[in-house]
Amino acid sequence: MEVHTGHMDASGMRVGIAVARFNELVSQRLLESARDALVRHGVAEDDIVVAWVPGSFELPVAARELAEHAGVDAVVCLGVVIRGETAHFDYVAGEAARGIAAVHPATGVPATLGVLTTDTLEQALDRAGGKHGNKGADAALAAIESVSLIRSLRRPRSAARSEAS
Ligand code: INI
Repeated sequence: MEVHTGHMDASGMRVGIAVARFNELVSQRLLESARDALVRHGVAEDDIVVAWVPGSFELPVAARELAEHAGVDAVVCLGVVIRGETAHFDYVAGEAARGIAAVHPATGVPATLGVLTTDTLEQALDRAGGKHGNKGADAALAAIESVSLIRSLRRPRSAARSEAS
């Protein structure tokens, strides 16, 4: 059986972060946590590229541009969509997720989903450093693991075999 898993050593990785300004009080906390997680796992400060967009609907635009033009290994997408504030909740959240999921098939660069979708601001704060952790860090860690897994899967079989022996 051949099993591949990603590991969490991110030294040498370059990572883009697309972050939405809407509900900035919360998205700023997601960003700080994502940045902190990347640095703690070995990403150099100079290898983090942050792109701010107006709202979560625009995250796929920035994610795709980062993937294609910023030389990054992965893109972390951060946003906060609160149902109480908009009748467009489903469109904004749905299109953000759909567009982010389309980044890897189009570019080969993985993009992770750190977009909170909650009913209230309080629930969003709970997931941005409150009692439910911080989804910014979670999305950053998923990006590191995805890059590592992709590298393992793309390594020629002969190289993987000689490394194991
Ligand atoms: N964008 C968000 O990121 N979160 C929201 O809760 C939100 N609401 O409530 O509308 C929101 N709207 C803006 C949207 O993402 C776009 O920026 C806008 O429609 C322009 O394209």
